[in-house]
Parts: sequence; structure tokens; C-alpha cells
Amino acid sequence: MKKPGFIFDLDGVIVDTAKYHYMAWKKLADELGISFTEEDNENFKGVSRKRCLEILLEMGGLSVSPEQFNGWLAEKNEDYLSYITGMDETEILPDVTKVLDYLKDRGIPMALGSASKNAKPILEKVKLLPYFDVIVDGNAVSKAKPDPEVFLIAAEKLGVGATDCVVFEDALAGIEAANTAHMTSVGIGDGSVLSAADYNFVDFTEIDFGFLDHLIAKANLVP
Ligand code: B16
Ligand code: MG
Repeated sequence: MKKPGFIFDLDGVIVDTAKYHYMAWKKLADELGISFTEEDNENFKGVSRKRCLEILLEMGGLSVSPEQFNGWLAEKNEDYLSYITGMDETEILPDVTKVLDYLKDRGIPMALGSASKNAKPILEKVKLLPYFDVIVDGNAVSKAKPDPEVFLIAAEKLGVGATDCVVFEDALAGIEAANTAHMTSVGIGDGSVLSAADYNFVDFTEIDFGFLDHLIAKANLVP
């Protein structure tokens, strides 16, 4: 029986690190005198660190030297790392482990596909690293979502055809990336924002084993 590949985004799907990203961006924005709200932070979800800083500086109408840019990029990351130091399993989003366990028990190949360059240490902190056969993070890609590169690399490393992959994502750019790659897309979060997804759930508590079996069986319908 052919096996599908299951690919998971990290921030907003497995753990809620958006709040820590927000705290770090907010601290930098305050220092630079730029107004930055939680609503603004929504636009940073799934977006690379570099692109986030570019957007923040555009919001403040600031243009800076490459040295200054890199300095602020490093400062934001140092602050972010200090906020996530104490992360542990309690920060795994509801029923994520239940879903990962179900798939692992069935020998389903699993990958992480995240824009974050901190993905691996976060998975280690929450003790989920052993579930993943493949990690494709911000260090491994040259094109950000909505470009499908991150998911295509994950599929290739899993040894599974793109059309046999399922992607779980909380950001519209990620859903678009999965759709462009001809993968099955599952939106986690606000269905009105993620309506381009093939399936939508508010969170993993809405996902039952029957749905997972359906996704697994789908791989065998694709020639
Ligand atoms: P880092 P995901 C993304 O992770 C976050 O959603 C986004 O807010 C963040 O800017 C990006 O990672 C880069 O993170 O600064 O840790 O490299 O949702 O793609 O898992
Ligand atoms: Mg995300």
C-alpha cells in the first residue's frame, strides 16, 4: 500500500510561538518608534524573519544600511530566543500529539516544513523532534512561502510524490504554497482567511482518526 507524506508547519500549527515573535518585534518596533500591533503581527505569520523586518521598516518609513539591518535582525532573534528559552511540552497545541501518534503508529512518513530558522531547537524543547523523518526549515530554503520550495524539498526528502502529500498550515501563504505544489492542503485556524485550503479546521481537536484515514487512503487513489 502506497504511503502519503504528511507535512506540518510549525508556528501556529504545532506550537503557538506567534506570541513570542510578537513580543520580540514589538520591542524592536518600540525602540525604533514604529507603531506595531497584534493585528500587524498577523501579517508576519509564515513570513521569513528578513522579510518581516523589511515590512516593519516600510511601516516606519525607514531605510537603513545593510549593517544596521543585520544588527536589528540579530537583536530581534536574540530577544525571541530569550522568550522561548522556557518552552516545553505544555506549549504543544491541543491534540497535536494525538494526531502525530496516530500517524507514527501507522508508519506514515512525516516532515516539518517551516519558515523558521529556529524550528529544530523548538521541536527539541517540546520533545517532538523524534516524530519527524525530515526537517525542512528556514535554513534550507531560498524562496519563502507562497513559493512551494519548502514543501517540495520535504516531499523529495520523504521520498513521496508531491500529489501524495498532505500539508497542515495556519498561514494563507503556506496554503497557497501547498496548492501550487499540488498537495492536499489542510488549513488550521480561521476558515475565512484560509478558505483556499482543501479542508479547514479551527484546530486539531476537530480532526478525528476517520479524517486521517481518509487522507491516508487518498494517496492510493492517485496513480
Ligand atoms: P525565525 P512557520 C514562521 O514559522 C513564523 O510564522 C513567522 O512569524 C516567522 O517570522 C518565521 O517563521 C521565521 O522565524 O525568525 O524563527 O526564523 O509558521 O513557517 O513555522
Ligand atoms: Mg505557521
